[in-house]
Amino acid sequence: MFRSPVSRIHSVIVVLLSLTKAVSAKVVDYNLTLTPAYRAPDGVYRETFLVNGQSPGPLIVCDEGDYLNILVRNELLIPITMHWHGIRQKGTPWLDGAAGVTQEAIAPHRSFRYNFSTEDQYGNFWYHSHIRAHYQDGLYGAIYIRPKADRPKPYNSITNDSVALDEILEREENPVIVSVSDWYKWTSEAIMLRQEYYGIDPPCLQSLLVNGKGRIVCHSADEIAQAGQSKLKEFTAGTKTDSYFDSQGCLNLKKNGFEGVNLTALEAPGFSAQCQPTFTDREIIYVNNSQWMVFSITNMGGSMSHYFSIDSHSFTVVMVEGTYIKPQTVERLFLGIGNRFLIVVKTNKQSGVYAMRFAGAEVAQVIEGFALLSYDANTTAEQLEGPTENAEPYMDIGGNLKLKNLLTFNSASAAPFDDLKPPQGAADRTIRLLSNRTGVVSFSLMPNGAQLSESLEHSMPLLWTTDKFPEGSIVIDQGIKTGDLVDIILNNARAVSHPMHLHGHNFWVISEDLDHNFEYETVKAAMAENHSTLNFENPPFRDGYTVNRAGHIVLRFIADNPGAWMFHCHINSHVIGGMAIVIIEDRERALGLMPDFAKGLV
Ligand SMILES: *[C@@H]1O[C@H](CO)[C@@H](O)[C@H](O)[C@H]1NC(C)=O
Ligand SMILES: *[C@@H]1O[C@H](CO)[C@@H](O)[C@H](O)[C@H]1NC(C)=O
Ligand SMILES: *[C@@H]1O[C@H](CO)[C@@H](O)[C@H](O)[C@H]1NC(C)=O
Ligand SMILES: *[C@@H]1O[C@H](CO)[C@@H](O)[C@H](O)[C@H]1NC(C)=O
Ligand SMILES: *[C@@H]1O[C@H](CO)[C@@H](O)[C@H](O)[C@H]1NC(C)=O
Ligand SMILES: *[C@@H]1O[C@H](CO)[C@@H](O)[C@H](O)[C@H]1NC(C)=O
Ligand SMILES: *[C@@H]1O[C@H](CO)[C@@H](O)[C@H](O)[C@H]1NC(C)=O
Ligand SMILES: *[C@@H]1O[C@H](CO)[C@@H](O)[C@H](O)[C@H]1NC(C)=O
Ligand SMILES: [Cu+2]
Repeated sequence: MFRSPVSRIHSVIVVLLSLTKAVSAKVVDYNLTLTPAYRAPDGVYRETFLVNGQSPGPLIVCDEGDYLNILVRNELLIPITMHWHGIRQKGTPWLDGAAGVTQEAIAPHRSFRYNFSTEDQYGNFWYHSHIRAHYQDGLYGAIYIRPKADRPKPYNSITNDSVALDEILEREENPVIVSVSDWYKWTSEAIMLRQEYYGIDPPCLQSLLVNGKGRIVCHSADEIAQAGQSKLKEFTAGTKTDSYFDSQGCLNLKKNGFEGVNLTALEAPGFSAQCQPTFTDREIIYVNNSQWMVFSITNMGGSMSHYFSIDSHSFTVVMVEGTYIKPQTVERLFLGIGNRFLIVVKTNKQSGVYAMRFAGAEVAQVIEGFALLSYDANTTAEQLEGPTENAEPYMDIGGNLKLKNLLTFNSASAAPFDDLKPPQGAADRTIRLLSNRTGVVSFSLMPNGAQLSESLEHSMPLLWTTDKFPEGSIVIDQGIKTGDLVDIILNNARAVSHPMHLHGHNFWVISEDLDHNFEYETVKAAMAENHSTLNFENPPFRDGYTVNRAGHIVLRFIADNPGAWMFHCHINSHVIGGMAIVIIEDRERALGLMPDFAKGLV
């Protein structure tokens, strides 16, 4: 059905049909006002950005199929956009919020209306600004789209008790939002300056915020060394140099080129000023014994992938990035930046306070942050210094599991619950990419080293133009037509992993290897040799996925959404360092969809 060429008339009919359907859908309004503020979410004051006076911004919630009508008012002193992470923007490619790609940035004291459909999308998403690295200064929040009641749901594999099922379905309507973000004592622009000037990447995180709250915790050198053992081994194996952790848990990366620079004064990783603890409130989530709880877990950070666990509690992952999966009951979850999970937890303790932990999964730093899960309704933040004695942490501050029999969520085997499979066979288009660190703070996705330029975000949006982009540039202009089957082959050249994100589409991960590149020109060539990493049977269906250091991923999607879609690493310093491409999809049809105002013509 998807593969047959679709005529222009057909597409007009499709648009009309979707408009008729929309009549029954609600329009849900939000105003998001962005302002600067001087705040200390982790106890250290700095310049931050807020959404409606708070960070994270307000939860945006609607029912599947509704229209979201969101007016973004920019009261910052910088140009800004808002991206709706995971929302495909089908039929509204100009509302994707990627500055210089789908729209011009919103000037200070101006507004922009994002009004788009959520048809065929459900679950947890998030919004964040999409220019420079400003979202890590506070411009982010959660979106929850309540799934339609008639969607097949995976809860029978957890329980067949009808009371329990009703409770889970009720909780699913309003899951508890738990989002982690990386927090620095500097603004993102200050970090990018340090990065460009001194060639430091990454700098040290100060704290991990959960739902915008957290504190700076200083661990003993022993505890850091113990939890950081495997990170240190990994790093020194790659560099063959000795290294160590500083008091903030940052690995001394021992890079060259620092002659004459006082690394201590610079607070370079491995040379930080002495860690100074703070005692600000953590997020507290209250529960009662014998409940079924549903949590939305999202990594909204700008720097690090994290591990997640809950002291003394297993949990069942039921949804990944807007798709119900075949459930897995585990004790630990890996969250690349942007990754989103819905989990179900049976709260089976009488009393006590337990930590919902996030620990940095990257080599560069041993750092942990947590929210508290409290069974004791009368505890207050001031009374709570941390988990109670009966809480059993399942992982240490380095994210290492404490017991051998504990399980980690397996992304590669998390196939959609409804067995949604990719089309088989050869692709119509293949995009071959290479993620490479081309300098200390310079990154690329193109085999020829081409980079996203800083000026692109301030240029006329690529979506508006009829220019043909040259081969080898970061704009992939292969003449993709609606109905084409597209493969992205991404090989990773160097020893850092990248949490990749595709706009406008979900993809199947049809091949993945942690340690080996994909040595074929096309998937077809790999199929001819029955290559063992190919998976057409039960591949995960995602919009974000991590390519491991020295590994590969092959992502397959159906071109059913004309537009200009970014594909990029979600680590801010890597994107700013150049690690992004833009895929032009059915340009003619995309331009035909766009109202004049979206093309800048009024
Ligand atoms: C958004 O702001 C406008 C005023 O500009 C107001 O009329 C409208 O009611 C607000 N909408 C919501 C959902 O707050
Ligand atoms: C969406 O907003 C634009 C710009 O404000 C407006 O022209 C358009 O009619 C709106 N569309 C819908 C479906 O509300
Ligand atoms: C619920 O019932 C189905 C169908 O009989 C079965 O496959 C499933 O294992 C049951 N779930 C549990 C948790 O026992
Ligand atoms: C480097 O900076 C630190 C912190 O400002 C200072 O204590 C130290 O004396 C400086 N070292 C040199 C060699 O200047
Ligand atoms: C726990 O029980 C109390 C008292 O009945 C109730 O107010 C509260 O909402 C319950 N908490 C949850 C998460 O259901
Ligand atoms: C919590 O405090 C209220 C009011 O002080 C008291 O009535 C209630 O019994 C307390 N609940 C628990 C579980 O201690
Ligand atoms: C990665 O970039 C470096 C620096 O530009 C270059 O020397 C190296 O050849 C590149 N790696 C690959 C596999 O192309
Ligand atoms: C691949 O598998 C097919 C079916 O099992 C078999 O017929 C074919 O010979 C295999 N090709 C190679 C190169 O191993
Ligand atoms: Cu990256």
